[in-house]
Amino acid sequence: MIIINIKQLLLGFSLLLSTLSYASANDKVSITDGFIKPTIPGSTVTAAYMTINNLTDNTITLQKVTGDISSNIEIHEHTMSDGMMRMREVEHIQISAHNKAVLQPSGLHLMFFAVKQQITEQDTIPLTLYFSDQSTVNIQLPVRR
Ligand SMILES: [Cu+2]
Repeated sequence: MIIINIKQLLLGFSLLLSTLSYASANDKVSITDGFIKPTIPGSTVTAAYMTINNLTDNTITLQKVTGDISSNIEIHEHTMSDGMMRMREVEHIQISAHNKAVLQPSGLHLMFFAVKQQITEQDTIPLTLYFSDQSTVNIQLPVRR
């Protein structure tokens, strides 16, 4: 009899996909479709996007993100108010069991302030994601416009 661990299978599948698009994972969370935008010359602000997949039976919460590139990385969301698109910091992102959070332009995103070096399309930017269950995921984001 062959016993297939679905979670391992999904994880293996998402890691396999990483040769095509960016993916990283621990046994609880996988990160797919991640990228960070290059900095515009003269600017020290940029944003990153990704899909965070909760592989567990419990709600998990992304609490913070760190990286050498900036000591000021915030989780942001876009909202419409008075017909204007605005963004504001949110404390965390909750992801329910076996669900995902999609960080994308005009929605949730990571915002980087006082970026320490210019980010160009040849770079790969390492970040660490911290979750409420004390788990972390190290990711390497490609740079894409
Ligand atoms: Cu923002």
